[in-house]
Amino acid sequence: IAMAKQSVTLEVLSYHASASLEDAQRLRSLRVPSSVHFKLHDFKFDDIYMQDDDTLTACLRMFLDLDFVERFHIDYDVLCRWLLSVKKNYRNVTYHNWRHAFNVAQMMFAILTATQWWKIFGEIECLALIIACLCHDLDHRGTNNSFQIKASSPLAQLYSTSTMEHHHFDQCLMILSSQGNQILSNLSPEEYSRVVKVLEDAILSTDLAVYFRKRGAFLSLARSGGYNWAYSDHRDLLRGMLMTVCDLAAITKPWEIEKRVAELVSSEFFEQGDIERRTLNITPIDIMNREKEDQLPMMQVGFINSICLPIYEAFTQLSDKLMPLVDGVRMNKQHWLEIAESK
Ligand code: 5BB
Ligand code: ZN
Repeated sequence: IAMAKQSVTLEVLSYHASASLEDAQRLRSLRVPSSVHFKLHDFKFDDIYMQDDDTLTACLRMFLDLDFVERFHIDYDVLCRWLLSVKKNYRNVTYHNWRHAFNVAQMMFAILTATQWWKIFGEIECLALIIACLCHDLDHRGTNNSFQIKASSPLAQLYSTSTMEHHHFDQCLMILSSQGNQILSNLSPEEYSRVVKVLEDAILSTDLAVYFRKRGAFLSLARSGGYNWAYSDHRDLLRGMLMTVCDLAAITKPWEIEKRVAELVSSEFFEQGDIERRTLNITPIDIMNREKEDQLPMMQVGFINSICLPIYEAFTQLSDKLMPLVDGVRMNKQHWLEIAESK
């Protein structure tokens, strides 16, 4: 068993590609427009008309505005190369690609600044949160945890729970430790360990199973007003929930955006369903079954009621600046309900 585990570990942990120096140099030479230009503070942010270069300079803008480059003495060339490497280690899957990661990071930036929570978390935790958003789905294959288990994939042999999320974190650490990509190299050993710990918690929190495990405690704290950001366990809980809030934020966006993203989510689910039929010889669950496509609006209503509304509502208890997010979710619920009822 030990030897089998070792070969699986080698297979899974060996691959990773760094961006080239040339590409980093090119990115370095690009002008970095302001956050106002990019609308980075906007909860209704939409990346559809952005070129890939714009997504990269927008990331540089977030690092600059949050003062990470100055505070942590991040070498600008290294930051450029790291960003390109992160982007390169996303696959061309339908939904869980670089654009998704970029949007999650933008939402984190918008929330941290609108609520002023960046002051509560401090520079170290904020740095870890933004890195976590950009890296939280690295090397996603368009298939979920239960698929890895059913297919006995090497990843599932390595990690039996939160399979993909452990892999995303591994990939994140591998890029952070690659030659020329070490944006954390000028942190003290204590700061480095702390960033990596917060990063790990944040990425593992994007497993919906983890969200379900932790949300009871969080919802009662938020509803009772009994939270206290001076307590590190309350802050830990908040960071985990914040990752989910950013990860699912498409559900808060104006209808045109939500409709488009739901289409992508649904396509990726169907593609997994097709693979399950073909290679595992099983009938996929409804959300992954093309023949059940007409149930999508009702599934979105279920998703909103059971997963989204409770958490976005709880967040408005913590800061009324986040009201627009709940408003967005409620609007989308109405849209999905109308479509469901017209069928
Ligand atoms: C979510 C939990 N899952 C294990 C079972 C299905 N549910 S669900 O019923 O709440 C559901 C969610 C059903 C269908 C869905 O989309 C159909 C297009 C969704 C859904 N999920 N809808 C969305 O708009 C979004 Br955004 C999401 C999140 C998608 C990523 C989920 C990542 C979890 C990977 C394990
Ligand atoms: Zn994600």
